[in-house]
Amino acid sequence: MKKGTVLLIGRPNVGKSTFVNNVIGQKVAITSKKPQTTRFPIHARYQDERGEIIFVDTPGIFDRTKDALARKINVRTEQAVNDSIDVVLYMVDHTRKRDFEEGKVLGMVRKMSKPKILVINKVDLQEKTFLPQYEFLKDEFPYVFQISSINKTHVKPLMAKLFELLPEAKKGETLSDPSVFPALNIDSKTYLAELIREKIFLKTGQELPYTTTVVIDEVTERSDTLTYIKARILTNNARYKKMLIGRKGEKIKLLGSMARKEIELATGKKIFLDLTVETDSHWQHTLH
Ligand SMILES: Nc1nc2c(ncn2[C@@H]2O[C@H](COP(=O)(O)OP(=O)(O)OP(=O)(O)O)[C@@H](O)[C@H]2O)c(=O)[nH]1
Ligand SMILES: [Mg+2]
Repeated sequence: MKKGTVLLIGRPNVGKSTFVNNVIGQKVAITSKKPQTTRFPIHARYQDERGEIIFVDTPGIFDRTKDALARKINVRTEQAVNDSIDVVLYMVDHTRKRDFEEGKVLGMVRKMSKPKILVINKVDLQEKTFLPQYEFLKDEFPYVFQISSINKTHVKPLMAKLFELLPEAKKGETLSDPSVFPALNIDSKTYLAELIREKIFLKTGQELPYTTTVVIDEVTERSDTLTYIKARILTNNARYKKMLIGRKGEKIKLLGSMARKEIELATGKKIFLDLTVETDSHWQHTLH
């Protein structure tokens, strides 16, 4: 039986979280078209008859390091790289040009001394490709897979290779409890906050999501079928607050109803989501 940890690393937006969600078959990490959707490493468990893999999904390394938020998030990924891992899965997106940002991630990957797999994602997209810019990497990566995370194409052989490279579980070592939610380092409040944060990433303009975070103040079971959740979106200033609320409160209503529907589906309960927006220019400083 195999047991070990696989680190996923790559630029923002290459599809790391989509891969983890689809392999695990449950949404553990939020995803969006915008860079640095993931803000902290997520440890997610996969199990089958071959053993157990803990996937560590990391925030994409972001080029815009002048930005304080991006700097802090990059540091988290840099730290995750130094944690104990068994295999490195370096993911690239062939539909985007190789650039300075990619060079930065590659530099980090090169420093790691564990077995490495190059995964070229999004092969379902063929209209625009910069594949030749990534092909030279085949010289330095012993294992290369071309996959589509979204369609789960060619994921099976990649999983087989991961299990092959992982260490044997130690004698007497057991697998983790499969009844526990697969995202191992996230409590239920954080997960709810992430689901709301995802809707902000999906439904607001370019820069706005980076001015926000979500805090869950209260989760109360009001009856067997109804749960009350109080959540706040914090944003840097009054202008962003106005945008998040929208004309006649349209935007906040939309965000709230999308999040509520998803939480209802996930919990099988009726949810009363009390969602408000507040200005807090300091929220980024409270991130460690
Ligand atoms: N067509 C296609 N789109 C994909 C595929 N994998 C991911 N995507 C899309 O790419 C975008 C980014 O996916 P994420 O999974 O959020 O990417 P990430 O690497 O986790 O990004 P960060 O958390 O920002 O580092 C989303 O819009 C996904 O739907 C794929 O195989 N094919
Ligand atoms: Mg992600």
